[in-house]
Amino acid sequence: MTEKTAYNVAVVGATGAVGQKIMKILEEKDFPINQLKLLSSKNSAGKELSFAGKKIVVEEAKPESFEEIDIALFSAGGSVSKQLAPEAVKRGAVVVDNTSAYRMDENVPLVVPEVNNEDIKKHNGIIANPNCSTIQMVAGLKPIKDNFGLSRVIVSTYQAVSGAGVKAVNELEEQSRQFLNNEEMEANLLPVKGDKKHYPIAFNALPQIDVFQENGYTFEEMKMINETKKIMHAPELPVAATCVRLPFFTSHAESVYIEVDDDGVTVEDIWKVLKTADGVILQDDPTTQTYPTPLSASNKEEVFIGRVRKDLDNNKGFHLWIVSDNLLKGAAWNTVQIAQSLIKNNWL
Ligand code: NAP
Ligand code: 3JN
Repeated sequence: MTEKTAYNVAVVGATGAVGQKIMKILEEKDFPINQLKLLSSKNSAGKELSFAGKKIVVEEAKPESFEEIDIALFSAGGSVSKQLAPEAVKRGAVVVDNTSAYRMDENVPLVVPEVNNEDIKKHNGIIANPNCSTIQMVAGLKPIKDNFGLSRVIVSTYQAVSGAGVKAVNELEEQSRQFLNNEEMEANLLPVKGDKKHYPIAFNALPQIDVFQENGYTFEEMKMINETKKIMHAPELPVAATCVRLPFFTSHAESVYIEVDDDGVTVEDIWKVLKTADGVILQDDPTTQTYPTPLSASNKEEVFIGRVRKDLDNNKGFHLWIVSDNLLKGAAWNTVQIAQSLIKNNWL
């Protein structure tokens, strides 16, 4: 049998914040596409989107949409993935799913290619893309764990509104305008669309991302905790997370405290390892005020790390500042990287 050189690809959620970025990256990376199918809910069906100089009409996602599709990239929310990813697999597609629907399923690999690429080959039709906040953190922690061991992680996030979708971006714009015009801010969406209360995000900070769980953590925090252990193959690793939404558009930032296993590790040792880590860029020089920010990391593929400091009380403790574009490495770019790896390694 001759091997394929171009693939039929479906983007599910093509009109959304993540879907739009996926299309941009497929085009920029010259992904080997034979036919591209763009799928959405029936609200956007019929709309035209441009890809590689051509117009493509968006179709409503249905089980039959996946006939003849080789690779389906899903980012239309968990309920759509639960309903349609098995239909795509049944029809012979391999699914890369950007939602939390399958991330903790033991039959589904959860992958950040720089961290656990080999896990992809164990797939049974679905590979899960982790949560954006998890992706950027594990990209920084994996090389540290490999070199010095890792015995604790405590993270606080500073997350951009685009993580909550196109409507949240619009809400921040509108509330900012209202605040600066001395009008009352209208809050209809954040922190969580379906929750009982909504608070303004403009000029504010919301310590709730996704819904509360019975243990007092939010679902976003539990995603970070559980996904980190799974991706790093470290079920016993203690991880704690506090996730906070802030009023900027793109890129999540994280203050991460870690404890390593080895004695006598220095900041220079950590720098050395991060300088050569795949997909990571070290930006750390207090003498020149060099460190990453959400603005400097936006529209870039890499994970940026700065402010590496030794804890003043714990000889094995270190603090790091990790920043990355939540829609690129945190979602679309990681998804496309998984698809590229499927092809390159013949794991489709
Ligand atoms: P968004 O901007 O609100 O876009 C949602 C997309 O899903 C739109 O294309 C929408 O189509 C489509 N959609 C909605 N209901 C559908 C249905 N029943 N059938 C087919 N398509 C449907 O949201 P987003 O920010 O792009 O996020 C989308 C999903 O990606 C999230 O729910 C989340 O699961 C995942 N995500 C993951 C990460 C990550 O951390 N890796 C980050 C962000 C998002 P219409 O235009 O027709 O409404
Ligand atoms: O809020 C963020 O910054 C990231 C949000 C991700 C998200 C939003 C809605 C539903 C997810 C996710 O990927 O974890 C989901 C979900 O699929 O559960």
